[in-house]
Amino acid sequence: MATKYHNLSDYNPETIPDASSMKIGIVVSEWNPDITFKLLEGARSTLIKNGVASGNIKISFVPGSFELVYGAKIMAERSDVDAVIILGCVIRGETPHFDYICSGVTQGIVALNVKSEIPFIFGLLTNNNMQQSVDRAGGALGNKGTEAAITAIKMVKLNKSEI
Ligand code: DLZ
Repeated sequence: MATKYHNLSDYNPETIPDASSMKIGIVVSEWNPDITFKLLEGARSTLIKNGVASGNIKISFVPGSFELVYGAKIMAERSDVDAVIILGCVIRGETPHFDYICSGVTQGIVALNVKSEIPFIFGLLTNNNMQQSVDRAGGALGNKGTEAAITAIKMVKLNKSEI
């Protein structure tokens, strides 16, 4: 369970599967770019650090988090990636809008995972305020993009394994 006392991005490099042959897509929301571009930086650098070739990382941008599901869908359909990482940041406002977007994106990602041959990784920050997002995008609580990258590598390995 994540608490404020943990850096969420700690991982043991020795437990990460070989990612040198993996192709990973990343779809990034441009809403709250000060946050989402840091998530992207965390995801991209972690993939490379763990063996993914920079040429095998495909990145595309969508205007806001609500568009992430469609962006991820076409990334999967039109490229040969082994997984798609979905990065966005939704911050609670005064209306129920936050709940609709978070719920829509979450359900959309679930649907993609159920229907598709490749995994879609949930890297959406759903925070009550900007500070919570800063803390999770390279701040005091690590970088959710890093976590998403590690999750993607592990899920690709699982998908390619015999079960
Ligand atoms: C409209 C909107 C609002 C109010 N807040 C956010 C947010 O905090 N984070 C985010 O990624 N996107 C937000 N959006 C934009 C919607 O996700 C979407 O892009 C628009 O409603 C157009 O479909």
